Amino acid sequence: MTYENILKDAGLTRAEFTGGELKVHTPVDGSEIAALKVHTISEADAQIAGANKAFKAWRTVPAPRRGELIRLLGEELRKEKENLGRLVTLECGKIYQEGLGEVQEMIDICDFAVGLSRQLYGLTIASERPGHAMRETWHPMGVCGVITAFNFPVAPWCWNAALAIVCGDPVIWKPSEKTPLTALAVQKICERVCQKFGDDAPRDLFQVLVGERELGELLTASKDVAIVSATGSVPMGRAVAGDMAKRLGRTILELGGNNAMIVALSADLEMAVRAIVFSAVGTAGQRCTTLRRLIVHKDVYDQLIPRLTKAYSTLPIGSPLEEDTLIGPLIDDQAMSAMEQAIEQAKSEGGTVHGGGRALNDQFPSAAYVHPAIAEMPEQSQIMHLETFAPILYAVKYSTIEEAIEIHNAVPQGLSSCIFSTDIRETELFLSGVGSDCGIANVNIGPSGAEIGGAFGGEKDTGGGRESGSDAWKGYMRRQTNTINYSTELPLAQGIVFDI
Ligand code: UN1
Repeated sequence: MTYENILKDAGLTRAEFTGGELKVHTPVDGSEIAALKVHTISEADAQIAGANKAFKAWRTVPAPRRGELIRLLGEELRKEKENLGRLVTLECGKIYQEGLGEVQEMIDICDFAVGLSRQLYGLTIASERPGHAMRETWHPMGVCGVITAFNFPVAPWCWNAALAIVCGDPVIWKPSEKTPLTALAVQKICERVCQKFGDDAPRDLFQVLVGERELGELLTASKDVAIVSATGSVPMGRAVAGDMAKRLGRTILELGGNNAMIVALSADLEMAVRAIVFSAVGTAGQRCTTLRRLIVHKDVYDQLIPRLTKAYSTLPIGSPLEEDTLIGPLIDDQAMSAMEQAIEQAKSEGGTVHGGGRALNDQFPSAAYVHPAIAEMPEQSQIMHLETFAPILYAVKYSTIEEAIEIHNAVPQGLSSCIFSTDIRETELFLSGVGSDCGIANVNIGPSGAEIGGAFGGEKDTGGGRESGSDAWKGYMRRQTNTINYSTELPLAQGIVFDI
């Protein structure tokens, strides 16, 4: 199948993906696959105005009816799963199985949001005054800007958009400039779905901004964008948070991770090895949930590391479009240089590195294929505090579970974490208030591949936001506290007497 056919099968026309100034390259072989027109600042302003107009109409549509739109979106995504999954693979380089998995996450969150559209529950609260009732109601919030990263080009948009839409908020999507094609393909699906839905879907409910950083900055600067949800690097998140704080706008931030696994003395090593390999090399180490640090009990370390290096040596590296490949390319040369630099630093900090280095150079001279690396470190050194978006797994030893948890928490990021242990005292300690400081903490599974039903996000430099399941929907609505006096008296709260 040619690249052009992949684009066309995903619903894009030649006129849409040629003739523009934003060049899109596939990481599969580095070739140019599209040249998109970018939006100007005034077009972006018009999008914001259009979205606000859409908000006025959409917030009056009953939430279960808003859910119907997302039900139709889920239905359409089911039909388009293979076509969109293949475009995800072509544009961001993750293997086809993972491309399909990403579209499945979109479908799953749509199902979740449809149910949610009938469950936007508030509380009833006991009033301290006689003849009074109190309750909490949730209302649509306003326009929601969604900024997404190249490594998960479509699913995080959908975690945000599916919830925002049932909550009554129009969505403006600023995808990574490295992966705008998948966004355009999804936008076309949304437009089709809105048409099917009927007249109560206003214009500009879903919009996409194609271009560079300044378009994202427009979203964070504008008072008319009530919420900005951003997925990406810590520096990007700090910039978004700074701009939004200046105008006291609401943010939902899901930033970098530096996820670890504690492998305890009692761990099932067979299971641990399988979990480690998937979460450390899956998506070529370019997930925010990728396993980057292994904290291994000193008495199992010498059994575990050789098994891992052996497993690593047989992993098929190749085009992500080929069925047997497990490791596709990094997104670009810059990512490759970052990996090389990190490995150099690990060595200079006393590490012994297995693997690493460029792969398939003859076959794909313009792409960034790499051998995944394991770096045995004498301690948790400086490089282990950084998130390098590449398949480098650092390993250190520990003696006591308390020490392991201390090492675990001593990095700036706090997204995902896990422990492999069959000792309930250790696993419960890890999940307790003095255990893992991450937003996600797992037992006997790896840190990546979270289900959509749970709240997704983490603490510290990860930004504190929560997306996807549980009660993350509250981030897209405004809470209102209501007190209703159905008596003939006017008592004041706190027992205050104020007679006139
Ligand atoms: C990301 O890398 O930004 O838990 C998201 C996971 C996926 C989402 C990753 N469900 O690995």
